[in-house]
Amino acid sequence: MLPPAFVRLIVSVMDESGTGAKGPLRREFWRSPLRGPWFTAVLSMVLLVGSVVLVVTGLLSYAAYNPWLGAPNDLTPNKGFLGFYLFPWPTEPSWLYWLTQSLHVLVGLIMVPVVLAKLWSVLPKLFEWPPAASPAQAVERLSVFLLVGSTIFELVTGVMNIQYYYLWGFGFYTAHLYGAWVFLASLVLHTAVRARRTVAGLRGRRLRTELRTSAAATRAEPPDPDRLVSPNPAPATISRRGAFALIGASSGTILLLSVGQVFGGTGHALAWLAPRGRSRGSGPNDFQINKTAEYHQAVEPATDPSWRLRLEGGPRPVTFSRADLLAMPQTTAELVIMCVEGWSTGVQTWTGVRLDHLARRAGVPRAHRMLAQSIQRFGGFGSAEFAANQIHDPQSLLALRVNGADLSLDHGYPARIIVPAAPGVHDTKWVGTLRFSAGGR
Ligand SMILES: Nc1nc2c(c(=O)[nH]1)N[C@H]1C(S)=C(S)[C@@H](COP(=O)(O)O)O[C@H]1N2
Ligand SMILES: [Mo]
Repeated sequence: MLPPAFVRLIVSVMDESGTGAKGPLRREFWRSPLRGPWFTAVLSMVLLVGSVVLVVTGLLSYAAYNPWLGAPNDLTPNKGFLGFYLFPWPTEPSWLYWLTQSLHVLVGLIMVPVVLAKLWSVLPKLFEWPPAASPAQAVERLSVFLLVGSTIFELVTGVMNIQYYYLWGFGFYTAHLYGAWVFLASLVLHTAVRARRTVAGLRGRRLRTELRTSAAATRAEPPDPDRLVSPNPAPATISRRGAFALIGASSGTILLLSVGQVFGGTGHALAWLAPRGRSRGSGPNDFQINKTAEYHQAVEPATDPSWRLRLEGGPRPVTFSRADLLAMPQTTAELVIMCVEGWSTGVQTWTGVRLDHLARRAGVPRAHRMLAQSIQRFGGFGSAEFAANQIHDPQSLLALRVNGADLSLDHGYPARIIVPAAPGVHDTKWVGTLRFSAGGR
């Protein structure tokens, strides 16, 4: 139970009329003239479009990890049938993951003000008593509860992940993936149940007209079957146009202060809401770093002159020094690293040995799989598994140089993986071993 003083505080904040109409359980308490089926329906449509983008790009991001390849890529091993749609993630176009994940993170962020506005628009329903008058209504309200709950859960876990706060005792990937399926299921149910009323709501008014109506001329919508419209509306203090402008300006501000992180270069400096962009290299290596070599305790093994690249899976393991690798045919590719967290290095010019060439040197020319392993001594994400299309893509490299200079330690010296369209987490830095295998699935 909430302490009475706290309840009184909430009630006074929510008392929109300022007249002290008693208690939010009474409909008369809710007096904003903006609330009504049209206003809610417009927000619903924006959220529906945003949700479709988020679900599609989210499920694509999950697919981009190629979790079907096994342990290092599969961060949700108990997913069961939820992986039914997985497919070998393509390597073309090379900016594919950049696009899907930029959309995912940016659309997720700009939906926050819209979600808050939508919740405000239906807030009186939260206080309706009894909560359900019929079993059908009980099911409907349960679906709303799941939808609101999973929406908040997905937004909060997503934002916390972007912001580097891993404060929970469960894995982000698992939580965000399962939450997404609860969200999708309740969204489908909610959309099916509410579609007719929403369409009717949209027909109730014309957007054109509303965008021309001032606060002084703003009147409540006619009474509606869902009883969203206040029975005793107060005079408007803001027009619907003003409310949309407020929501749009909030989303626009969030976008403006975040969008820079998906571009390299000076873009990061403008991404005030993004935590990245603070750790960078210098000269040709001056672009966003995720975690440094020092953090991963990779400095010592990576600078050890006895470092060798070890290729396994062939008739016998073979090793190459960095000089050996530099003497092999070098390929240059313009590729972007896109992190699942929504920041990017921007396109950089990577030079190194094709993975396809290394497969041949390993003695597994038709390799189906490749496991890359880092020599880092601390932290996660030190290995990744790749599928045939990734190994043999002409732009898939074991990079030795970037933008004409040797890789910096923080960017993975002496050698790192760079695979077009793969999520950044698979671009393993400080590579020690590549294990190829033929056959398999
Ligand atoms: N060995 C190793 N490689 C790694 C990581 C890591 O933690 N360890 N992080 C990955 C992640 S999550 C990203 S987004 C990219 C970032 O590359 P950068 O730091 O060169 O920009 O490196 C990847 N390579
Ligand atoms: Mo990442």
